[in-house]
Amino acid sequence: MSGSTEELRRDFEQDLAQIENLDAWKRIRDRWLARESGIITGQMKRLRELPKEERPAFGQSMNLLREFVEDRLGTTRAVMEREALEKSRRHIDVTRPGFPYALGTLHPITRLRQEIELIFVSLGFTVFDLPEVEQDYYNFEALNMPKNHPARDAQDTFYFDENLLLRTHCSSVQVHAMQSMKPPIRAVSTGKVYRRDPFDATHSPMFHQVDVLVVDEGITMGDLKGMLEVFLKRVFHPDIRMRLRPGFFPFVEPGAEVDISCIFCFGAGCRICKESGWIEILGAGMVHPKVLRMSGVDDTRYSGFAWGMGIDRVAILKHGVDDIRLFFENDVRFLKQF
Ligand code: 2NL
Repeated sequence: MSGSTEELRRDFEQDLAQIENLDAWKRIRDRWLARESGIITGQMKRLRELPKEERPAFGQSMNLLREFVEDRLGTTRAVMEREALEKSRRHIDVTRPGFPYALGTLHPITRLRQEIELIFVSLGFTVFDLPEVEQDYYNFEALNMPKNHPARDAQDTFYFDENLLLRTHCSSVQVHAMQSMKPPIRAVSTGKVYRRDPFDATHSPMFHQVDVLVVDEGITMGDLKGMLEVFLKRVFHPDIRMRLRPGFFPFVEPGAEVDISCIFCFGAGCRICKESGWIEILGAGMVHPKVLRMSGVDDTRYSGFAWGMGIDRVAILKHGVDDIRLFFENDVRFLKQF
């Protein structure tokens, strides 16, 4: 490279070192590279004045200088842009829109609880929502399950101490309802109940129940059947049929097991109903006179019906879910389908 290109190069590096912003960068770029008035073009114009034999070497060194200038200007610009970006990242623009939040939905069991409660509210019932920690008296004694009754076995019930336990059914809430209301009584309670069961596809130590109680003068099994039919048709389908079979629960007499026609095969017989055409859905009966008496209801004047149903099982049937644990694992991929 000739002496003059060496000088030009030093001049350019001095210019480059002074660049502090984009305007300065553009000014230096134009000073050196502008097509008509740039320094490099000016040098190239000198080519003709040189002796013929010096021209190729001069032209070559000017081309090298141009490449050098282009390369260094490019690098300087990239560094400046990167610095500007990092600087802008350092402060937060509070006016920018935020990241969208996915809205949650009610848990399918909660939705079914609310749906069931609403049916009974529309029928004039009072909703009782009481604590899940209950006294032995309300959970067992007042429901005709005296001491030493097999259902009170510590193997099946979570006890805190001799008196306090996690309720094993929602019928305990209805004892409070009977004590706090005078007939006519129309009470419904839904909520969590607890049993010392394994956690597998069909069992959970915590599940949900609805319990319904009606006490008045002249209440009969016919009233029970009529209200059950209204309820089951609303929850499942207007076309379903229902049947009662004898069943035993210590707090009712007589007691009944209630089936609905299979909602999958409409009674024809399938895998779900084990080819029977029927699905067992709840337990019911006429409130035992002893149970009425213990809660201060005159059993010579009043009678009542009651029934209890597992809510999780209804959700499983209605949504075609094959494992109860899915409802309690709270995996959003499952829950967001409802
Ligand atoms: C079932 C059976 C039932 C009741 C619950 C009840 C409540 C009172 C008095 C008498 Cl205060 N009975 N409730 C009656 C019969 C059956 O539940 O299989 N539940 C899931």
